[in-house]
Formats: sequence, structure tokens, C-alpha cells
Amino acid sequence: MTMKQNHYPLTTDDIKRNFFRNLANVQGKFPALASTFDYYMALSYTVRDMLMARWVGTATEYVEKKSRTVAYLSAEFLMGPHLASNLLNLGMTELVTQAMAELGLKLDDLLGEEPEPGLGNGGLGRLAACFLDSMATMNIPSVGYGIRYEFGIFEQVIFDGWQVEKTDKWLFRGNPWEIVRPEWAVEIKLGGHTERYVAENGETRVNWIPGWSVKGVPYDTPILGYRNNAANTLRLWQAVAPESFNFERFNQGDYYGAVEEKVASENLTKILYPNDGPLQGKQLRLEQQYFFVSCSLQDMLRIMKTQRIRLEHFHEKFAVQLNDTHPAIAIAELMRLLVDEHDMSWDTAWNVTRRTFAYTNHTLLPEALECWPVELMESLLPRLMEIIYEINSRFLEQVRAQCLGDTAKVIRMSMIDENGARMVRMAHLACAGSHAINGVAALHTELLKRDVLKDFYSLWPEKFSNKTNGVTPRRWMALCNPRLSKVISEAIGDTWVRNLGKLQDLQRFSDDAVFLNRWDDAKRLNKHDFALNLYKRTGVSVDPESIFDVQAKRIHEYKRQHLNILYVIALYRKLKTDPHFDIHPRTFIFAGKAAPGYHLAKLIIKLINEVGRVVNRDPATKDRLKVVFLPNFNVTNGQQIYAATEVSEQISTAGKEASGTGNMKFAMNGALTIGTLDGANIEIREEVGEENFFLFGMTAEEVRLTYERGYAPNDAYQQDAILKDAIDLIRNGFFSHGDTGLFRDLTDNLIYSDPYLVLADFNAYRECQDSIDSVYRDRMRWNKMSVLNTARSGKFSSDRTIAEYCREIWKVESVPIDVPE
Ligand code: DL6
Repeated sequence: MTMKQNHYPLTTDDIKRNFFRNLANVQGKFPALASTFDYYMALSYTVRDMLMARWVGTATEYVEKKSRTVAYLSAEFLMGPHLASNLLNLGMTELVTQAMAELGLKLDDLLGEEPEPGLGNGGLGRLAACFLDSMATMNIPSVGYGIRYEFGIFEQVIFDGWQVEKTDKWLFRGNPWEIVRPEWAVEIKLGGHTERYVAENGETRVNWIPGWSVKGVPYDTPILGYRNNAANTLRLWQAVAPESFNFERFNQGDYYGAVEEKVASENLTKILYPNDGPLQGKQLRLEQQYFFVSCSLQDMLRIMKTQRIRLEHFHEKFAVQLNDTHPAIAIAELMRLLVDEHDMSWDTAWNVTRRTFAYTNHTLLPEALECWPVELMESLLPRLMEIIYEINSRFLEQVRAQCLGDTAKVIRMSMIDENGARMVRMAHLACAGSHAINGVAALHTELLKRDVLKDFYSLWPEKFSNKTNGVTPRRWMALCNPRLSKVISEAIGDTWVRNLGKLQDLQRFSDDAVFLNRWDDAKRLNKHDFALNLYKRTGVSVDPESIFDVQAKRIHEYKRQHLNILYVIALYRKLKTDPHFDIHPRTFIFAGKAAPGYHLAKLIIKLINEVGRVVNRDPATKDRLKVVFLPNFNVTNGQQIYAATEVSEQISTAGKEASGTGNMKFAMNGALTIGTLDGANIEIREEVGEENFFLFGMTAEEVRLTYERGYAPNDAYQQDAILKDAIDLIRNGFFSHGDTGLFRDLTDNLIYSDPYLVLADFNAYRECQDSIDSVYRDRMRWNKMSVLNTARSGKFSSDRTIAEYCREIWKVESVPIDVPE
């Protein structure tokens, strides 16, 4: 049978023909020998063939128009699987489903074979991926520059309740989505020393004699826009040795010694570092940062050259965004390239550099603000360190003039921290070398201005602005929640996918019983699917009619998964001790990875699993209360989770979560938030209405005052009997087969230190959680609240965020692409 889609000229027969051609020509297989993975590969190549013309056409158009281009520099891009998203963007999901069905294949089975490129830790890397999606959809000329880690974020398995890390071998079976471009490889210097010499014009110049060098090879992945014929590029750099062999050693008969160098160079891009472990002193991480930044800037200079644009106009051609401080060394590197390698004067180069870069801060946690030991910088990047000293000394002159010699302020603002072992403060370099600085939610930006970057704000208030994060509605609604998307599109049309503000039109259905029932059905079916998956993955069977209450995010003390589990314990205790106590059945689902070296976070995972073990088996409670930890939270799992959730847990200590983006994905998919006034929760509540949001807990200001006054968590523990009983159940070994030592580090931390005010917020959280139970019993009311959450979440599209960056920071305009299909 031949099915044709109106807007697309291909037929299912064309797809099947191309599919078999790729199976034979690329995979070298015929159907009798082919595995499901071979079919996935054949289909991916078939889809890639279809998007190549768009990719080449987009690049041609950008070159012809000499378009101003965004270069998004990020050490992480957490892209998620490509095949399904490319099909969605091409508008070909139905046609391909049909073509595969005609071959007796299920598209979902093929999609399930795609390894996830987990090149990011969490929020920051996923934000970068959403931004690429939005820029392609909005026809913004852009390149995402990053690192092609051979091993991405580890795969999490749970063994005996503990997190165990396994390496992620995403490239092992090949990656059909990338094209290597060895012709654009660049060389990166490392180590060595610098020498001064007098140039022909009499000026003193600097030569960096490296100790060793590596080659950066770009791998390009097309990033399709949503049904607009545009395809931008994600360019990831891989390190390779400049020469395969050291011939001198090889000729001396030292074959293994000769290969050693090659192996060492290639280690550079081997592995992604976890973002919440201590990075200080990790030479390889600094090498990675400098490596990808230098590769990317050299690539931009190559593009300038091919387009015959003079280097003085670099900032007019490229708007370079620094995704946190990880790429901040770019500021010194661009200076080096312009001054040392292209003979530009310092002042001109500094003018170009400052107008090129903009910096996004993603964290308020002091321990996450990057600093590198001066000693390490000097030995690894000697020329860069000299340049940083020069930038710093000129910058401090300016500070001195502004603050009339306030020495304390000068010391605070210096790029070099002189307290103890000398460190380079990367955030200070980023602030001084950028023309724009932004936070990622309104509260976060205010706290940056008030605390973390207050001196910089007083010097350059005009540089600061807020850009509240957003997420792409393509992946996070249309793709992950086809049932709800259908209900929405049948009611208001499908323009919301590229214009999320349109969801507002749903408000008029919020009292429509027929619509609310459809809404409820979609959610119910999603929950059934998810319950099945939970069972397959964990062996725990949950009641799909129970409330699905989910906390899915990195495990971190400030995110307070332990607050959640303490409530579960209190609820369990109440169910056990009060025969009249009645609740609507609730399933508490947790998902998230802990940094491999983060002891308390790993202990929290163990506790969740042990509470689950006890509670899920207890005949007195198991029909009303379940606790499940879903292993290996990633983009693929997230897509199922967001669609099936009813209660979204956003319970970080106020003032600690920069923004959050999971909170947005849940709300868009109709989950109701229980949350604190932290990060973007505040804006979500403002948008969806306070009556559609379960608020609890201290404000950031109250948190600050609590610390200031001296916080004694032991008082809360002693005074709140419910809290004390819950903690004591853990302490007395109830969840650890009588072992009273297992969770001691965690309970002692809470009772004697509690840096994230878990105990202080417990009572408010418990009361708020209890109120959810009564609201849920009125299903029509709940569904109305759910519809209104979706209807009013238009602000949280990354299209809106990108429009703001384009207008206020990048000054980049869209370039419509005229590519024949
Ligand atoms: O901005 C993206 C994301 C925020 O939504 C989270 O609130 C924030 O925790 C996260 N930050 C990081 C920090 N990494 N560093 N540095 O991932 O950014």
C-alpha cells in the first residue's frame, strides 16, 4: 500500500526502498541477518539522507548572506535520541510508522535501539540542547560548539539499593547522525613556555613554544528546525594525536612508547566530568575546556577567512555565548589568537573580545563557582595565564578608579584569589570579558546582583539582565506526550508547537466536562504505560489509579529528595498507627543520578530504596503507598516520566536552585507543582495562578535570615514529634535490617547541621502534601487545575528565551531558508 502525506512528496514505497538500500549499503546486511539495531541504523541513514539537502542548503544560505551567527559554547549538550525528534521535525512520523509497519516492523522498537548521547550532566546541558532546537526552529544562524566525549554521563544501575555506575558506551555501535570533517581539524598547544621577540615593526611579540600539542577534529550533527527546512549544526570536537606515531621512538624500536603519546592525547576527550564533584585541580578537565574553546575559536577564524571578513569585525560576525564559566577561558584565548597570531593591537583585540562574548551564570552555590589553581594554569596554559594577568591588571585599574582605592573591593574583584593557594576566578574573567551577563530566572538574577556578583553589578549594572530558561515544546510535549498533544490540537489547532503562547486558548475548555474527561483519559493512559515500564525496570507494581508524585532530577542535598522521603516515612507511620486515616493511594517516584563521589547523595538513594523495600511489601500500606526509584534518569526516561506525572516535586531550599527546567516540563504536561519559591518556580506560579500551585516553605530572604540568626536544626527535631518519629525510624534501623549505623551520616547531618533547612521546612511541606490528597479527590477540580497549568505555561518555551537572547544580547536576526524539499 502507498500512503502519501500532503506536505511531503515521499511515499511509503520510497521510504522502504531507501531503507533496504541503506540496510545493504551501509549496514551490509540483508533482512534474514539483520538485527533490530541494524534496522534502526538503516532507518536513521534513510532519515539522514532526507535531511542532508536541508543541511547543505541552510549552510549555503548562511554563507551567501554572510549571516551574523550565534556560537553557543558549552561543555555539555544533552541532546537525547535524534531519530524520533528528526521524524517529528520533518513531519514524517506517521509516514515512516506506516512504512515500517508494512515491513512488519514497529517504529517504537527501532527507536528503542538508539543509544542516548548523554553528553551532559543535567540541567545545563539539556538547556543547551533545547536552545539548539529553538534556534533551528526560529531560523537563527547558529552553531553549538562542544566536546565529543567518548563516554558520556555514566549509566546508573541500582544494586542492593545503592547506585552503581557503569560506563556509557554510546559510540560503541556507531553513530549515524554525525559527519566527521578531518579537513577542518585544528591544532591545540599545551604546556611548554613563552618567549619574547621583537617583530619587524619593532614591537615586542610573544611566541608560545608548546610542550605538546593535540589535534581537534570536528564531528558535525545536523539540528533540524521544526518543519521549516532549516538545519543548523552541532559541532563537537574530538582530540587525536597530531601524528599517529612518534617516529623517532618508533625507529629506536620503542613501538609502545611511540603509541603512548597518541593514547594520552586521545584521553583528552574520553570522559565527561560529573558537575557536582570537586573539579579543582583536575588537569584533564581544564585541558578539555581549553581544547574545545580553542578549537571553536580557530574554527570561527577559519570561517571569517573563507568569508573574507576582516578580523576587526569578528564581533559583528559572531555572538559567542559562554554557557557558564566552563568555556570562559575563551576570553583569554581570543585575545591570544588576535594579538599573538594575527598581530592585532591589545586595545583593538580587547574591544573585539568584549563585544563578542556574553556570559550565562547557572549556579549560586559557592562550591560550583569554578576556580583554577594559578600553578596549574601556568604549567598547562602559560601564555593564557600571562594574558589573564594582563587583563586583570588593566581591569583592576578600572576598579580602583571607580571605587577610589577601596582595597577590599579590589581584592574581592580580582581575577586572582590570593587567599591561600592562588586561584584564577573564572567567573570574574567571564564578567570582565563579556558585554552581557545573565542569570536564568528572575530570582536567580536578583541574587547574582545582590550577592555573588554584586561588585560587578555595581561596576557595570548595564551588563546585567535576566533570561528565564525555557524548554522546547517539540521534544517535551509533541514528542513525549502524543496523547495530550492530540487532545490539545483537536481543541485549539496545532500552531502551539511553534508558538506555545497559543496554549492559552485551552483556558476556555477548563470547565468543559467533555474536554476534561479527554484530558483525564490521556493522562490515565500515560500512567498505565509508565506503570508497565516501572514494573519492567524495577519489579515494583504500582496502581495506575494512584497519584503519581514524582521527583526526577539530579540527587543533591539542596534539591532535598530527603525532605520528600521524610514525608513518605511520616505518611507510612500515620497509615500504620491510625486505622481511621484514609488517603487516596499515592505512588512516590524518584529518579536521578548522584555524582559518583557524593557520599550523602548516594546515601539518599539508598534510603529511598530501603524505604521502598519496607513500604511496598507491608500489607497494611502496600495498596495505598508505594515508593519506587527508577534507575538511570536520562532524556529517554524523562520523556515517559513527564507525560505520566500528576504531582511535580520542586522542593529545593529557596535561593539555591538557579532556575530548574524539569519544573517547566512537568507543568507543560499538566502536572501540578508542589514547590518552594525558588528558581523559576516563582514564575511558574505567577503564570499558572497561585490557586493552581501547591506552595510551601521559606522564602529566599527567610532562608538568609535563618542562617544569619544561627540555625539549630536539633530544636526542630526535638519539637516536631512527627518529624522526630520519622527520623528516629531511620536511626533505629527500621529501614536497614536493624543496622543503626547505615544512615547515620545522613541523620546526623540533618540533626546537627542541616545546611539546606530540611527540618525547618518539614512541617510546612507535610501540611502542603496533605492538602494535595483532598484536592485530588475532586477529579474535575484537579483536571481543571491541570489544564490551566498547561494552558498557562507558554512562557516556558525555549523559543521565548531564545527570542530574548536574540533581541537583547546577541542582536541576531532570523534567516528564512529557501530549500526545496
Ligand atoms: O540553567 C540550566 C540549569 C538550571 O535550570 C539549574 O537550576 C541549575 O542547577 C543548572 N546548573 C548547573 C550548574 N552547573 N554548573 N556550573 O548545571 O543549570
